[in-house]
Amino acid sequence: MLEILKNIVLEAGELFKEGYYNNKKIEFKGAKDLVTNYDVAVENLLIEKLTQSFEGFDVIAEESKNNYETFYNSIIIDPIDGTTNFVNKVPHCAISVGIYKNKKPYLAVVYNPILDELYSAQVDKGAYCNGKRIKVSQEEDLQLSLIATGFPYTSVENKEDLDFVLKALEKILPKCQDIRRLGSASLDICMVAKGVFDAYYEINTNPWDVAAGIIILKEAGGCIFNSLGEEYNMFEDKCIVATNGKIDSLLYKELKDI
Ligand code: LIP
Repeated sequence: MLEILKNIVLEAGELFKEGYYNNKKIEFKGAKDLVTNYDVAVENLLIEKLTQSFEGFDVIAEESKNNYETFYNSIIIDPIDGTTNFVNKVPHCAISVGIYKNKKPYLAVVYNPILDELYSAQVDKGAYCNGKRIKVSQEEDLQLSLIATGFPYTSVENKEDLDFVLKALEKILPKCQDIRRLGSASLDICMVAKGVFDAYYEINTNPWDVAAGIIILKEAGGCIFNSLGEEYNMFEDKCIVATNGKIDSLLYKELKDI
């Protein structure tokens, strides 16, 4: 079934690439929250093909079916994660599909068609990038760690969220090697899985941003918690903390009191 998922995502990747390099219709869901005609077109293609191949699974998807209540046997789709990058031709954007069976992780693919990087995982069978096994880093020293984060769209109208972003940077930046904000949660989590980043954190991500990356990171030996160090719930928790499993407690220490 993972190969079927990969082939469907690769097919959708052709439409993704067409949109990336060509003119597109851009609308605003919020002050910073963009959506293009290609987000909708890629999502529709994925829904059509995936529901044909994964019978009995329903869909939770960013642009059309975002009702979390249905979560059980679920295909969780972000057709274009990193839409701002997609619109501005920054090649850090991806199709993200996480498939859950009885609410448990099952299959995952995160595909950056622009750089032709396909991350995949099946539970208990490891995580891969373009067919090569990937593993998290072994870095145990926060001061030597390269950390990724993101900035929520809500920073426009929600001062508490903006304050969190700024306070987290103020606390963590002096205590790590450096921080990167590249603009795609699914790819940022996959880069932790590949050992490029040692951790990633962000508030207000949506389930479709992280559903696939969570599966891939765990299969690469990483950990996913909330900012209190408890098990992360992608539907309920405000902050996601994805790490190599070595620096998680050091990171919560900085995040938990913000
Ligand atoms: C994006 C996330 C990113 C976050 C952006 C945005 P989208 O998802 O992947 O981590 O910082 O604000 O939420 O909206 O491009 O699918």
